[in-house]
Amino acid sequence: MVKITVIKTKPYTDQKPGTSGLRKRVTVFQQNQHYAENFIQSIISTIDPAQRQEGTLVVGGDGRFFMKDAIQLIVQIAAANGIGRLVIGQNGIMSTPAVSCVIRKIKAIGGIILTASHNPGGPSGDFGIKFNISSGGPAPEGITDKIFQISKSLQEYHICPELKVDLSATGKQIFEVDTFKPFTVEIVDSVESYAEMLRDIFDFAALKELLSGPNHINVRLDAMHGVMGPYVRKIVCEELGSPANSAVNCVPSEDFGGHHPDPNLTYAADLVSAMKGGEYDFGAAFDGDGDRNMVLGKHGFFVNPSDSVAVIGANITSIPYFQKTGVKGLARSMPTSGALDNVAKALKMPLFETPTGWKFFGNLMDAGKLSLCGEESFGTGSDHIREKDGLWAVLAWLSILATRKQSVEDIMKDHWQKFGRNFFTRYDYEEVDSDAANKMIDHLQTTMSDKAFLGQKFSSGDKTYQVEKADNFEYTDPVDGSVSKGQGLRIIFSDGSRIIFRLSGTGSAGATIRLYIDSYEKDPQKIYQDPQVMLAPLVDIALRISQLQEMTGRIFISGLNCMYGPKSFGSDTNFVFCKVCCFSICRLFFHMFLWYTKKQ
Ligand code: G16
Repeated sequence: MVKITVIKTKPYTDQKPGTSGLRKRVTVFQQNQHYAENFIQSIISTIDPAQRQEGTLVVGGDGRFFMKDAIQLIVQIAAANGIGRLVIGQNGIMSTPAVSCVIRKIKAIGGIILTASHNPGGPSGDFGIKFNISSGGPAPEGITDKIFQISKSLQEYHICPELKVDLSATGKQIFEVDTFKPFTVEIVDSVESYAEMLRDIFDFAALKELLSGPNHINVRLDAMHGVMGPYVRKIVCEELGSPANSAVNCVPSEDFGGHHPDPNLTYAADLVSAMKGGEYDFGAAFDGDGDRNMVLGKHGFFVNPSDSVAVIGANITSIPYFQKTGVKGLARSMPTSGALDNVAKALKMPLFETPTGWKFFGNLMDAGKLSLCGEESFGTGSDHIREKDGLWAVLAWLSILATRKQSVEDIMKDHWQKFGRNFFTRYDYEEVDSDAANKMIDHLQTTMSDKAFLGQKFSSGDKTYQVEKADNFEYTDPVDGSVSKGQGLRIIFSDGSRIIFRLSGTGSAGATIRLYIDSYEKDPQKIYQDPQVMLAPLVDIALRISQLQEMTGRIFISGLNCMYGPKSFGSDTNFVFCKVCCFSICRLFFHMFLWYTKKQ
């Protein structure tokens, strides 16, 4: 009989789940007494005790440092709180989309995912704990608020400290726990249920022909030492016949090989350079927990994530799943470019604009209003589960290649010719002092709420933009009427161009300010221009209006991640400046020069 112990604890005030769960440095979880235990107890306390004994929770993670310790704690705390059964991925490994898939398949009451997504791992990296509900999606704000409230007043937690499970072998382990019915822990193959789901969504015979038939294309998939290695090997290599060496970095590692498991042009630079040689027709990278993806064409042709979802939308009939279910609607997060809107308009489909965070898509899907959605942050997915899904996005693109028999670049260029092009970029100012970031946002909001701001004209170079709308994005969920305020400051100009500022909800230290720029171009003569050049005037205007540099002291120097271009400043290894950054620095030096000469 396993004993339950009640441990006295002190509440923490900083366990508010962010955009996607609680993300902190590993040291915060390790060094603060009962930190992880408190949060796990707070999650489980939100589950109605009446549901616990008959209920199952799915548990899995991206293999990062501290994951196995956290899983043992979840087992011990779940048992002591009367949860009937846990289903855990072998060795703790299970991608975020696979957890969502398994929750739905076995009708679990929810799941706990151990990941900090694309953030670096290892003892000095990040860790994260996220709660998903019975739909398979991230807990909505109502539940994350409840978790936070509980965590702020928690005085004790319940645990079975002697209970230990072997995560390495598949099968059932049953334990007799004081006062409760037997507690079952089932270790399952991490890949099988998810692979089975994909077989139902895509035409595997056509994909096999594309990847290993006589006229096959060559692909390179980079799992970035995250959770996706076993999935890519099993599904793309073993089942669809792509050669074993077409998948790289496939062994999950606790520190992701010392890299950021972040599929963008900066952190997946090895993939970009491998693609440049022209040996591969299609390339993709995944993040630590397998929900994000980056798609590249031959010679490293980059598909912007906002474009990626638009292309999938425009070619949705290439995917058998949608032939069966039909297409109910499309959605994107507010900062994501309007490329998907153009597709929705042309195809006469409803389009939803939600706040950042995959959880906002879930209600629309559950209500049968949404089939396909995507975000600028390299997330693409559909209503087959309630998480974004990296490998699903890759198979969606491969299905389009199989149908259209064109290159990635040609498909993208045809798309722009037909729908016009949204030039889009995002800049991240990481680890900014929180007070300075909040002051900057407050200052910008005050500027924007001045009546004179509407209609005001701003010029940079030969471009002039007139403000048509300025607000702090607010979302009313069309299904349950819940309102989410303060979701990002938007300045929308009369030509539809947008400047957006918001604070990230996924950083683990200080504040991260994100600046997004979106500008639409319909003129076929202009759609192939360099996005950095096209967007430079708007970046300049954004920095002027916000006074970001002056108010945060961040002059495009430390920690700035030019997400869609080469890493600008702030990288230890790569000091390539993008054109916008150079432009900005020149402007700064010019202003310093003016200031200096005035002072003299
Ligand atoms: C999470 C959310 C996404 C969001 C992203 C970035 O992704 O699921 O919906 O776009 O964070 O959020 P923020 O801009 O607040 O940092 P992931 O892959 O990190 O779990």
